[in-house]
Amino acid sequence: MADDILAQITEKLLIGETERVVALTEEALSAGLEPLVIINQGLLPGMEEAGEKFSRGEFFLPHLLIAAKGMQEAMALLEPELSLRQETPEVVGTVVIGTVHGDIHEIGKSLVGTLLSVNGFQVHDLGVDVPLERFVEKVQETGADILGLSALLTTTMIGQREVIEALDEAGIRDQVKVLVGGSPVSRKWANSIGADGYAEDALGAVEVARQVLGLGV
Ligand code: B12
Repeated sequence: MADDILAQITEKLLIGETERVVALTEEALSAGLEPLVIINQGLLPGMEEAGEKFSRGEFFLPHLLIAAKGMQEAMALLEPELSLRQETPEVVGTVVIGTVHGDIHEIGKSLVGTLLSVNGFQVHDLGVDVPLERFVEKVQETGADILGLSALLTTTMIGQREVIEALDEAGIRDQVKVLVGGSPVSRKWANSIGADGYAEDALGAVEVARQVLGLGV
C-alpha cells in the first residue's frame, strides 16, 4: 500500500500530473508515511528519472519544469509537516545558503535549507543565481557560522570556488564554515577548492553542518 502510493507519486511527477502528485502526497501523509520517506522514495526518484530522460534526449526543458513544479507543490505540503517533527527547539547555528551565480536550480538547495532549519539552524536562504558579493555581504551581516553553496551544473561549480576566494579577499574566510553540494559536486572537488564540508544529500548536509560546528552528530 505505502509502496504503491510512493510509486504512483514517482510516476505522476514524471508525467507532469502536478495535481495528482499533490493529492497523492496528501494521501501518503494521511496514511501515516513520514515526509522524508515521501520525499526520498516518492518525489526524488521522479526528479532523478526526469534528469536521466533529459540526458537521453527523451525529455525537454518543459518536462523538467513541470516535474520541478510537482516537486515544489508537494514540498509546500511537506515542509510544515517536517517542521512539526522538529526535535531541536534551540538555535544551534546560523546558515546562509544559496545557489551560485548563473545557476537557477532551486529544489536541492531549498531541501537542504528546510532540513537544516528543522534541525535547529537559523537559515537565511538567498535563493538562486546569487552574485558572489551577496554571499559575502550576508555572511557579514548575519555573522553566519555556515555558508552553504549549491551548484547543479558543471559550468557553475566554479562559482563555489569564486565565493570562497571572495570570502578570503573580504578577510572573513576563517569566520565561516563553507559547505558545498549539488549533483556534479564531489568530496574531491570540495577539498580542491578548500571547502570545509561536502554532503551528497540534505540529511548528509545536516550531519556535516553539525560536525563542522563541533556539535555531536
Ligand atoms: C529540475 C531540473 C531543472 C529545472 C530546475 C527548476 C527549479 N526550480 O529548480 C529547470 C528546468 C529550470 C532546469 C534548467 C536547466 N538544467 Co536542469 N535539471 C533538473 C533536474 C531534472 C533535477 C534537479 C533537482 O531538482 N533534483 C532534486 C534535488 C533534491 O536534488 P539536487 O538538486 O541534486 O540536490 C540534492 C544534493 O545535490 C544536495 N545538495 C544540493 N545543493 C546542496 C548544497 C549544499 C551546501 C549541500 C551540502 C548539499 C546540496 O542535497 C540535495 C538534497 O538531497 C536535474 C537532474 C539531476 N539528476 O540533478 C537537471 C540537471 C541538473 N539540469 C541540467 C541542465 C543541463 C540544465 C540546463 C542547462 C538545460 C538547458 N539546456 O537550458 C538548464 C540550466 C538553467 C540554469 N542556468 O541554471 C543537467 C546538468 C548537467 C551538468 N552536469 O552540468 C542535469 C543534471 C540534467 C541532465 N542529466 O542533463 N533544470
